[in-house]
Amino acid sequence: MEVNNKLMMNKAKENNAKRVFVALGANLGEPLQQLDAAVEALQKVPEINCLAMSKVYVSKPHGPQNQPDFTNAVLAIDTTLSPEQLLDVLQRIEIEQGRERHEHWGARTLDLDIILYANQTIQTERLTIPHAYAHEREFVLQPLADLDETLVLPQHGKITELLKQLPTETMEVIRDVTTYNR
Ligand code: ROI
Repeated sequence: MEVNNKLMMNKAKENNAKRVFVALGANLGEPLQQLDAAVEALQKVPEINCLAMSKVYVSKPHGPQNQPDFTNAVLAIDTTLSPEQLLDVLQRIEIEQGRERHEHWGARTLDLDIILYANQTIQTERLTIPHAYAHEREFVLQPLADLDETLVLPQHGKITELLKQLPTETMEVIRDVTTYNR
């Protein structure tokens, strides 16, 4: 509850900004540092206000197993950027932080995905929002729930219900606090 209240307070500051949730992932290099560096880079963007970062988790790779474990978190932001403008910013940061071209579903130094953009459903060539696999990934749903347990994925339902339907995996918490920007 405390978490939600803080998010609500921050929301009031930016009138026409949209509440967006960005998933952060990495499994090469120094994953935790890369996630923190990505948050810092996002905070430098004038149109983005970073509100809170979830706990940080390590889990086995979904998809191809022959790669290192992933470090994952979710960041709540308010932004006046459009979904496409935000995607441009995320892709720029991925490249700046040394993301190499990788095979589909392979290892990467930094992955930044828009999970939710307000309560919008978006389907374009570049963007699928909510993120196409968010509803079936504990490493996305659990950090989302850290930030706001009441969230709903348009077309899929409440994140708490989606989490209950998933087989529980072993996700290790490597940072056990939700951090706020004040
Ligand atoms: N698996 C985990 N656990 N975390 C990820 O961020 C992640 N990202 C991916 C694939 C390779 C599908 N698996 C993942 O892109």
